[in-house]
Formats: sequence, C-alpha cells, structure tokens
Amino acid sequence: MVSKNIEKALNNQIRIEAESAQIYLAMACWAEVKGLEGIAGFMYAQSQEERDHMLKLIKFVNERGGHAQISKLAEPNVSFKSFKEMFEELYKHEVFVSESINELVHISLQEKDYATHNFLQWYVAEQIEEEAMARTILDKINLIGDDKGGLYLFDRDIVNLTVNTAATGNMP
Ligand code: OFO
Repeated sequence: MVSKNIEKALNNQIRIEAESAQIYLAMACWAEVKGLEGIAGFMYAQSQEERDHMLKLIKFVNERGGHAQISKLAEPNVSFKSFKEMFEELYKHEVFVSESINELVHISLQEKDYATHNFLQWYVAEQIEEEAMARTILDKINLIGDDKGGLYLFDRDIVNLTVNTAATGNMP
C-alpha cells in the first residue's frame, strides 16, 4: 500500500513523464518538417520511451492501492532556433527529470517505503543512461559546428542511437 504522500509524489512523476513525452513529440515534429528525418525518428522514439515510463508508474501506483491521476499537461515548446538548441533543451530536461527521481527516492526512504524505493531504482539507472546519451549527442553536435555535411551525417547516424536505446530494453 502506498501512503498518500508517496501517491502524490508518484502522481507528480506521472505528469512529468507525460510532459516529457509531449516535449519530445514536439521536437520530433519540428525536426520532421525541417527534413531532419533521423533526428525526428530519434525524438519519436524518445517520446515513446517517456510514455512507457509514465505507464510503468501508472501500473505501479494502481497495483499498490493508489489511484494514478491523468492530469492536465503543460504545453511544450514547439519551435527551436537550431537543432543544437533543441538537444540542449533535451539534456536540460533530462537533468530536471533526474532531480525529480532523486527527490522521489529521498521521499520513499523518509517514509520507509522500500517497495517504492526498489521500484524507483529502474528509473535511477534509466536516468544515468539518458543523461549520458544526451551528453554524447551534445559532444557530437559541438564537433560538427556549422558544417552542413556534418549535420547530414549526424542526422543519418543518430538512427543507430535510436536502435541502441530501443535494444537495451526500456519497455516497462
Ligand atoms: Fe527521460 O525521463 Fe523518463 O524517466
């Protein structure tokens, strides 16, 4: 059984994961209309992963005697100055999500809710992976600079990153 306090904190995380899915969906659309198909594919996959993160939390809350709340979401940013700026936003957002997961872990320990604490370890590991991936992408973007040929190759190669993350099994 989850306490009211834990239920509220988990529901807040459900909203954050849902907003993450929307944020990356908007990024996918921006890239797609710009003809950056590889980047769009990557963002669509990221968005789907976030939806899976949300669903995994929803199931957990409902199974533990709570009631998962589907709430109103903040509108995502729909346009970007550059694809670099877009990936910087993705990285910043992932850092924010990690902080939010850390806070959840902290609350679960305070409440001695070891089941929730154990459940959250999957998210802790996932965030390490996502932050590392975002940093790797930003490093590559900084290498490319303004080189159009570099952008072409980046857009082509990011597909492999999408495949790799899908293969590591992020499904709930
Ligand atoms: Fe990328 O954040 Fe979910 O957990």
